[in-house]
Amino acid sequence: MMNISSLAKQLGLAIASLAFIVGSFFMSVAPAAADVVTVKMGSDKGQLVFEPKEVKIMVGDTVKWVNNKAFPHNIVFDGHAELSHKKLAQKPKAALESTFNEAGEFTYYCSPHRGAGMVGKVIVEG
Ligand SMILES: [Cu+2]
Repeated sequence: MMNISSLAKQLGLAIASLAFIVGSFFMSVAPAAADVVTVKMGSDKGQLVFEPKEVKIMVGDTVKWVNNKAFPHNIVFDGHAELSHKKLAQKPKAALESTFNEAGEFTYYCSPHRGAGMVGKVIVEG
């Protein structure tokens, strides 16, 4: 006959395995939480670039552009007014955010510095 403590031990083990199975099930099917990817506007050395120049994200993720150096900057996606921030970000650390809800490749630029090569790309994977 089983004593109480070994019964409790077996029950504990059963609950632990069940929790593990349920846990791994949720981990495998739950969609990954949306990410926020940060892009610097202006390199640390003050170059007129986006850093990184190209980012790869998933549908539903957000890109956050942060004023770093050589501002003011803005974000313009031709043909995508909903993703653009045409008003210049003037202050240090000012942030502009866009959430991408469709897959594709989206190129953008900073209008005052486009000629200097301040262009970037967001690749959104479905
Ligand atoms: Cu700029």
